[in-house]
Amino acid sequence: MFCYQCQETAGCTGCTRVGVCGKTPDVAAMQDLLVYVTKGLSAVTTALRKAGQEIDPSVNHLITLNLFTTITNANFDKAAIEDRIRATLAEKERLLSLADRTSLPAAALWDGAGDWAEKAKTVGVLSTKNEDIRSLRELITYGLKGLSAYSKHANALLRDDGQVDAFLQRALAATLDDSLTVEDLVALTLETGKYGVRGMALLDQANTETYGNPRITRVKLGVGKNPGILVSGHDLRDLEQLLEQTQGTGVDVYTHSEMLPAHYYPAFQKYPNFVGNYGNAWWKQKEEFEAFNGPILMTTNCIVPPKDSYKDRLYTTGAAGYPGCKHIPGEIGQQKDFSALIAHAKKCPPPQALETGEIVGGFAHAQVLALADRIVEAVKSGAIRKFVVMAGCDGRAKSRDYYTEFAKALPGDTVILTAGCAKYKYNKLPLGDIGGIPRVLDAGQCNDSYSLAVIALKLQEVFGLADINDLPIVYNIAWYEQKAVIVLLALLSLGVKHIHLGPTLPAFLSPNVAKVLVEQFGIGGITTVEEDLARMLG
Ligand code: FS2
Ligand code: SF4
Repeated sequence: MFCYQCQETAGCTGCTRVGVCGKTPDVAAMQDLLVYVTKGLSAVTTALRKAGQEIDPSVNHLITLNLFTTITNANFDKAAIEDRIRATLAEKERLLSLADRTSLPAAALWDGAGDWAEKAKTVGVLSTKNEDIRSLRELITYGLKGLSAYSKHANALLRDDGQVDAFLQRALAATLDDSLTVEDLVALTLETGKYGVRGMALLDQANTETYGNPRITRVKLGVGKNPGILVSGHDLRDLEQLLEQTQGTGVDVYTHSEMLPAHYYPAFQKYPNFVGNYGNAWWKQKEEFEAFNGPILMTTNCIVPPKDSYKDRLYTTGAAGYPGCKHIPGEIGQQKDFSALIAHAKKCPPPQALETGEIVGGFAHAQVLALADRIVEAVKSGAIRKFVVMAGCDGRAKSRDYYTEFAKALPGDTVILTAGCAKYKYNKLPLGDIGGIPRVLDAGQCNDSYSLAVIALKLQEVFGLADINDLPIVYNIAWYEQKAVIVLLALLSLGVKHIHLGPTLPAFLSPNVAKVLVEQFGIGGITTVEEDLARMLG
């Protein structure tokens, strides 16, 4: 196997024996093959669109769910991945009968014959020999994986953007095209970022039209006396269905990790059994899921291979999967049946308390813009000197303590803007407020980084600045998996410069590609808290 798509890749170069995430070589091989056939299908749909044919949304959904399935920590279930390969090959055969095959790449024409494990060895990351082309192809593919995840969540709320899907498939197909130069692929990388903004806007619209605008909310960290179900991942539609189905059952619902921001939406606040947030970021789940005592629903990544002590309590749905754990089926638009989790919960003791108290969040764009006058005034008076965007992901590396120390060391006239599970590194610190404005403003999930961009664009307008980089905002972003890649590309496409990315730069950036990012966008890594504070706050 060879996989280097996430920040925790072995030795900062690539996982070759087994994934640090727990992905085994046979699963890695089927994920590589799934990406390959998905690119093949995308080449067919792109050719058909060029010939003026319409592509059914179900094909778009198949493609986005395939890519989502291969995101870090999402799906470890080889049989489920093989099923998706079969379904993709069948769809591709059907569409091929409508297409002109002469100009299609080999991936579009492969019919699935032969030994899949052998085939997978020939189509993985290393099958592209030129390291710069490989680097750009993978950078684009990982960005598209992130975009697929966000599209899928919007699709679950019955929102589609055909242009995002058409781009996604065109770009996937382009990663098979040997005629494209480094310059072509750099341009496609930036275009991927542009569609990343569009995809995140679609999801933001889907979420806010369905569940209302997030508002300032105090979220409880303690536990109640009833048995509970813990929901993790990012899919709000799954949470909504679970909340509906648990009404009157005596079973409470708690959020874990990236599901925390669900508490900020008015539509979820009406459920009396939606108790609070339990635990921390994804990587602490072994201890926290054990202590929770009840069933856990993983709606997306990030899954840590479960301990036997709670494996029978772990359920997956959507793109998530783990062998031996029950998967709750349900396609877009279908009702999911969570009765097995509810029955299971009733047999479990209530959760063991990990923490007490509350945290405050809900600072997505509408809420922040409602406070705009106060914020602008605070900036003008000097009460707020800088905003520091610390969005992104958390992870298990010790080096990520940097983010806690950085947050602690920031002077009292700075405000952290956050989104994603990165927040767990500092969202429980007593950082105080500035004239009533909390010093950590949590916009939501990683996709809600879109809110941070909207806020920046609004401030740029209010302050009458020609360049977004003239705002008193600096970026110190932590990444882990591929959704952070689309967030990064989206920020670059908006013209944001001098982003610091850590705790390490992606292993999939070749020296030349990294040089382009440094020269064109001033992207940098992190050093020490002291040095970075001096550099960023100047
Ligand atoms: Fe965190 Fe994992 Fe949000 Fe990532 S829970 S690293 O999926 O997308 O962020
Ligand atoms: Fe390794 Fe990350 Fe790939 Fe898992 S997703 S195999 S940890 S690079």
